[in-house]
Amino acid sequence: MGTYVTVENARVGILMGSASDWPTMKRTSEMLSSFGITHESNALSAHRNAEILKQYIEEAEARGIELFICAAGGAAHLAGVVAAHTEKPVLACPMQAWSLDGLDSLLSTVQMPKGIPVATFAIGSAGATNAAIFAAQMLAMGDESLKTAISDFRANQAKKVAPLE
Ligand code: RP5
Repeated sequence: MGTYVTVENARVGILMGSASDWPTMKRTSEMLSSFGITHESNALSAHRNAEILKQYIEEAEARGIELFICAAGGAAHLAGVVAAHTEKPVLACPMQAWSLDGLDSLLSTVQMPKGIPVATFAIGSAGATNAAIFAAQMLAMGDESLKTAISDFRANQAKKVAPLE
């Protein structure tokens, strides 16, 4: 059946199709934490935990979750299923998974038919990190301190590009 954890005042819900996605999605969680964004992370599979997933999405929305970040590999339909159950933005991270270097996950996720969008990021850890930054940018639209945190992050990142010797 599966179960899930909730975090008080969470603004973002990270969902993954399997605990095996966590080593990658940990980067999303860490990046959100670095911006001070309260979030919760759960492994709930679209096909193995279908009922509890629906229940989680409804309950998370009622608690005030503002957007979902979904990770899945293979025939990666988690983000699309989540988007079917919520009008909150759904960001998607295709996992590298067990075959085709994640191209299967990318195409399964990005090729949503028109009408129910998911915003799809790059395969693997780059996408997992960028999904968190993008989520922060969305949440910053109504949050001045978060806007400042993103500007600081950008400035620090720029400093890390070493000049050629
Ligand atoms: C997907 O299948 C998961 O998102 C994961 O990326 C992949 C493999 O899952 P496990 O077999 O490791 O549980 O559902």
